Amino acid sequence: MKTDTIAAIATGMTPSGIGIIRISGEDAFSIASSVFHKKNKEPLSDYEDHRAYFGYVHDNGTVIDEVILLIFKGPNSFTGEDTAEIQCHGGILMMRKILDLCIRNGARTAGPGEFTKRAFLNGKMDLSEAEAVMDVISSQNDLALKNSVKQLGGSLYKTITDVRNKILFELAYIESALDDPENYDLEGYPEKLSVKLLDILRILEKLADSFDDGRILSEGVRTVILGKPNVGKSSLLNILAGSDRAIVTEIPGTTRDTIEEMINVGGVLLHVIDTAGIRQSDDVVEQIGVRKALDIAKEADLVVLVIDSSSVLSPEDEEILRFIKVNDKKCLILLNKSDLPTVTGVDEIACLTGSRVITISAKDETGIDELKSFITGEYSKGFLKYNDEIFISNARHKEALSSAIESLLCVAKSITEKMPEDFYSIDLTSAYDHLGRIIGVSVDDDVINEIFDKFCMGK
Ligand SMILES: Nc1nc2c(ncn2[C@@H]2O[C@H](COP(=O)(O)OP(=O)(O)OP(=O)(O)O)[C@@H](O)[C@H]2O)c(=O)[nH]1
Ligand SMILES: [Mg+2]
Repeated sequence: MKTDTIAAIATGMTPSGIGIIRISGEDAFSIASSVFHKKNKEPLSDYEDHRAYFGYVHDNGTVIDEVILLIFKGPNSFTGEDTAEIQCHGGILMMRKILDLCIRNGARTAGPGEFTKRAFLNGKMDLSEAEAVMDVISSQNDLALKNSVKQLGGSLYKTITDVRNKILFELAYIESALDDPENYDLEGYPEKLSVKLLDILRILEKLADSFDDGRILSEGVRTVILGKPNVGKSSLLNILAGSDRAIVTEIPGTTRDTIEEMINVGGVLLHVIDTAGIRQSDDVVEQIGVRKALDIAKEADLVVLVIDSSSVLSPEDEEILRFIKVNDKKCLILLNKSDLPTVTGVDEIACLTGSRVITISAKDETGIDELKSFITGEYSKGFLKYNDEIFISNARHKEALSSAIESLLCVAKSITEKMPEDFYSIDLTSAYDHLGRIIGVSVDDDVINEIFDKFCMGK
């Protein structure tokens, strides 16, 4: 079946030195030759593989830009199909004009991730590698990037394939023994299988356990700033962000909706969320803001509770402390406004909570270094742990791993309960399939479409 030919701008949509328009599919070269001629005005007819041609993009003879055209013949290309890349000047209008020209000459605009999807469908990479392409593009810190590049090189694929092969071996052995009991002996087999299962479970559980740290590494520590109105929450966000991100006034109830910012503190990525001050209010908008703040705090990795040290501890402060305790949240307490005479001190708070208490002044920017070293102390430990190992940061992988573990635990249960061997096969097969979903050997089209839809255009 003939597949259509897709085209997209592969570089970012900001003006830059060079822009790349990528064309992939059976008509990639004929479309490229319709819009390109060499410097001496000769048309492109003899496109050699892995060659760069210098020339011009033209629209019916009118030169549009001076470009370099790269030729990759399938299957030796990223997508596995014939692919042409036009490197033009990186103005947004220029890139759009050339893309439009390619479309008018028979290409279709590529959907997000469609080039990588084709690479996957053409067997150029497994699904975990394809997902790593997206992770590499969106990585926001060194270790997340390093992990994605490792995954792109097939490290997760290798671990999962090794485990699947081990499971396949056992499945084949059980089948053979049931078919041919004279030559294959199942005497003592359940005990041997138990030992092997423990080994496999250890590998999978370690990977599954790496998920929370992996997510934090790639998405940042979800840090929610909580406190009653006017204590200095937005002032704190502004200091951490290094800019006036949120409005600060002396009017309680200034922040009504959440404000989010990605902030790098000593190499630790924080996803900081400033929230509306917590209090009882008759104002409907404020009420919604307060409810939203508490909902978001329930999902936080870290709650930063800001308390005004220049006033007495109020019922609202105590209420928030209780909320943090009930929801079992990791918490850091900041006693702000230390430039003013102290009314509520560290000792008073420390006896109410086991959380770390730090005194700061958002006005004078004191105590901020201590706050930053608390963050790096808490979260860069996790980074070191994974320096030379793979970790997973993808919720789909975590879900598949958990299902595989569950199936293997069912095998272990069948062994303990002395069930017949064909019971083992059922659960071993489902563990094998669940793991296959990670590398894309047993996923249906819907899952594949969903994964590639998350990609950016042109990749
Ligand atoms: N003296 C002093 N004033 C501060 C300090 N931090 C914040 N303020 C002042 O306190 C007031 C409230 O600050 P915000 O940062 O808007 O407080 P908030 O907690 O975000 O308030 P809401 O958005 O209303 O919940 C402003 O007038 C700030 O200038 C501080 O460390 N010392
Ligand atoms: Mg505020």
